Amino acid sequence: MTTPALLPLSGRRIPPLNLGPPSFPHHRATLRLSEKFILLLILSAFITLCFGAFFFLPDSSKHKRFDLGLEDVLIPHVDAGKGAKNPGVFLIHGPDEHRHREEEERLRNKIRADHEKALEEAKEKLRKSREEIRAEIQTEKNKVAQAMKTKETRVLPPVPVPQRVGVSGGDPEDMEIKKKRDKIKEMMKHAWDNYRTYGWGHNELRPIARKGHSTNIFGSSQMGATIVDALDTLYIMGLHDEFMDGQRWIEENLDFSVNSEVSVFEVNIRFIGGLLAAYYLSGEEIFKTKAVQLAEKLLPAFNTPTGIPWAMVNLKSGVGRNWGWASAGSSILAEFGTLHMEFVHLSYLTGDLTYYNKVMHIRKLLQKMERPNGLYPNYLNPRTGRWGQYHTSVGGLGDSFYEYLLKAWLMSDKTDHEARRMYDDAVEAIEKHLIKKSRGGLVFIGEWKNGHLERKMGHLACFAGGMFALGADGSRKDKAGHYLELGAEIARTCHESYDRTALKLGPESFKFDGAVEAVAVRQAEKYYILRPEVIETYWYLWRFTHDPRYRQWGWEAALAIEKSCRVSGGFSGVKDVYAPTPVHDDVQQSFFLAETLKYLYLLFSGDDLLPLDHWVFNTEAHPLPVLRLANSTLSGNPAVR
Ligand code: DMJ
Repeated sequence: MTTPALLPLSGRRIPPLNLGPPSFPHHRATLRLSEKFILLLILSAFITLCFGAFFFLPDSSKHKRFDLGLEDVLIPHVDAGKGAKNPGVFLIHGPDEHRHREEEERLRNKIRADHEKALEEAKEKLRKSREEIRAEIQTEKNKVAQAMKTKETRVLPPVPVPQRVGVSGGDPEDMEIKKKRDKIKEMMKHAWDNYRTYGWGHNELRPIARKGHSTNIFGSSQMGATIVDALDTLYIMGLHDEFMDGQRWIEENLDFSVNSEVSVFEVNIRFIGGLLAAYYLSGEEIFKTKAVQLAEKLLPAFNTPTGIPWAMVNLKSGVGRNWGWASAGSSILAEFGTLHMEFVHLSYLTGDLTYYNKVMHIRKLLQKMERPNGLYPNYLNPRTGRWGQYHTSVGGLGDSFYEYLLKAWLMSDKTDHEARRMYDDAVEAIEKHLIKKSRGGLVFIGEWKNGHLERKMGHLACFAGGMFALGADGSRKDKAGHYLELGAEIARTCHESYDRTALKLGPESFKFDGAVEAVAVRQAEKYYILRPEVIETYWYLWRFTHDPRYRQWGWEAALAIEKSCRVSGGFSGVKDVYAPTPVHDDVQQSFFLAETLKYLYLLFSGDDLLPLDHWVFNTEAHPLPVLRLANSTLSGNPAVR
């Protein structure tokens, strides 16, 4: 069957394209493609004409004058030489008039010539065979791909890379401790090897189904979240073959030009944080390059009326939006408030202040806002700049915002005083309104909701024990002892939440209500998904006190994970920590390798491994070096001080 011939503008008959029978859908698609292409050409010729007409035709008022031959009458007169009362409008007569006519004629000729050239080009294209057209399209595509590549592999400006202090070692002298550390390393191998076998390239692993797993925070693409998240843990454990394997995958496969809507916060803390840490530990440029490529893709999320970023962004289109469940279209404090560390490092490494300015803008905006009781609500509307629901928590939705205030100060070599002030103010308000002691003497952090205190603490809030200890040094009125003590109290409470379960693993959330203390009440709050926060707090407390109880508690947790979460295909979360036998959720979270196992390993290592005066851990446990900018500045911008 033949297809209708296409008549070009010149009337020359184009031989029908041999497109095959229309009953084959892919042939029909080809026909549509060719037709589209030709229509596109005609359209582009037309647009060229319009473009020419728009820019080169004299304005309509002049036309009128010429057409009517009334230029001397219609053109307002100004006395030449006396200054123009109406500048830009001149009387045209004599030699000027002649020059003007010539100019008009020249423009007309140019438009005519452009018009003809565009038509010729369109005809020329139509004369070409399908193969030639395809080849041209391919050449154009190659050019674009090459341009993208050049952009992607562009060399970043050299900056002094902070010394790689304590990136390996930490071997404990005590053989008992060493054995424990080796056990944690073996757990990491088990988690990694199974992911390598059954989930490679997927975001996470289903250790029982033995296949890949993902959630909406990573979008619809396989971005190898576990690989990126695990790299630095592999590195410090000396698992170099595994590290190299991960590096190769990143070099060859990690691509951010995907039509996928991701969580800005999660991608920042896991991917950008993970890549930056891998770069600082190993010195391999590829990690820096990938981190910067990804960061560029996140930037459109900041295109909101206030500059408070959307929670999610499509990596390809740059379109952002917020979670449907977040109070009246709000962005979330712990999400937009947990970008600072990574973004400052991005500016440091690239010399591009865009990243730094974005996060400083958020900080400035927050500083100006009224805070009920001095507390930061968890929801902020990025369109109006107003708080959403008045809900404050140091657990989910709020947590890492406070953490990043403290860590911004530490990461700046304790020179970012503004961040420290904001942290101190926030902690004072939290202590005053949210921290309480239960009847049984357990100190807990409640949540402020709709004007009253909920006596409930989330597993996520348990990280705050470590945060209080980390922030003790440098606190106001020399309250270091007080904050270290507060950190220890939180650690004790969170340990109780583990100890009061059948599996010796902590529930997602626990209550302090009458006789109920540190125990989950609702079924939906009884799960444990391999979270790190309690072990994180044990590790910080261990570093600051060397009290052996923290190693003991950490070991209890490691054994409980080994007993109830280990399966032959990796590690899985459990659905009910109060049930005598574990029911698995069949997910090996990427943060289990990034955080839980890393903090356990550090707990049984010497303090010379990743010393805290050189490294600051992002909220996903990715270590970033302290930026000592005393003698230099962030790309010449003293504002970073
Ligand atoms: C991690 O992704 C990060 O620690 C984040 O800040 C909140 N919690 C999860 C793990 O529980």
